[in-house]
Amino acid sequence: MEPIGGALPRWSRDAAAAIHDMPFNDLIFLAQTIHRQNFDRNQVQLSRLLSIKTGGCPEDCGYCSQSAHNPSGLQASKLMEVERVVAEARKARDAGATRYCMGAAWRGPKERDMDAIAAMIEGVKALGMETCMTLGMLEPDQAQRLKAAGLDYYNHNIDTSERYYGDVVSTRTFADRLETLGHVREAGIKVCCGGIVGMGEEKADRIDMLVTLANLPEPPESVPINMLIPIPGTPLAKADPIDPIAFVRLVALARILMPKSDVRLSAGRTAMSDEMQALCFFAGANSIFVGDTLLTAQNPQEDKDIALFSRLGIQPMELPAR
Ligand code: SAM
Ligand code: DTB
Ligand code: SF4
Repeated sequence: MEPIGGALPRWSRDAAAAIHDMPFNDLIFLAQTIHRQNFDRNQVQLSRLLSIKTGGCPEDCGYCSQSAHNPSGLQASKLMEVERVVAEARKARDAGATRYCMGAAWRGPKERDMDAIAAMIEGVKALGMETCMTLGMLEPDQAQRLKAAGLDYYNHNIDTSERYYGDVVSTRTFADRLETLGHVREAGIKVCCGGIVGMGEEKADRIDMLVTLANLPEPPESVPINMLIPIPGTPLAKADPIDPIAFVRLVALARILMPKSDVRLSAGRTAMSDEMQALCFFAGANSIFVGDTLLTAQNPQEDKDIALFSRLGIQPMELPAR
């Protein structure tokens, strides 16, 4: 395996595969043990998403409702007003979210949008929330501009293995993704990077995706694991759903390979049973997206999540006093 960024790889593919394939009880026990050593075991962090610019994206990601290449029927919109973004963030904060994640359907931000983006970061931070942006590819100076505005996290997923990447997206490369992640790191912004499972990939692709993340010069602080939401009109609309046990195994592997990272049970929770989500928390997931919409797709209603947390004795994580 090639070392990334000149650093020695922390994990080999074989070692990761051996952990992934352990008997299920052993795997979950190991993941839960590592989880307890690093986190408050009954706390889950709550993030809230907002699509600040929806649809009409020039990229051709095979899973996405927002690509102009995919006839998903989604109505494209312009960049949202700063005041509206801050008002939505306030509602999310009042409902218990501690991190606000703003997403734009861009290949990358344009210079003309940067002032508004910076104002959104400043406005949301002033509410006492952590900020996250996902705007596509960044140049080094753009990453520095976001940092100067106070951005805490940048989300930029590798989505799958390097081998499978070209089967899912053709308008950019896996190397492009790693390059932007490097710019984000260099600017001193925390990295949120994960992927999607259930896109027709093989087990080895899922394991390789996590090995790539764990072997970054520094692992991402936040690792979203999305289960594909099949969107009509996209090339992946009819992908076979992933076996729930295989999904839980991947969550456990993420926890073991990246013991100190937040592992976020991300898109796809509406299609998961309460029991599957409980197993994911037991396997080390400690973050979710709350609110009834993600960017364009559905997420469980707030009362459903409150009821699940109550049944499991899970508390929402609070921000440390600043
Ligand atoms: N345009 C930016 C980019 O691609 O980096 C940011 C927004 S993009 C929608 C953010 C992430 O959402 C993707 O990288 C992908 O992991 C996830 N995502 C998008 N559509 C999805 C779907 N149908 N099911 C699950 N995850 C999805
Ligand atoms: C991530 O990994 N998942 C979020 C966030 N990062 C930006 C997005 C999920 C999107 C699900 C599909 C949709 O809402 O369109
Ligand atoms: Fe555009 Fe991001 Fe959707 Fe890809 S995932 S089509 S880059 S919005």
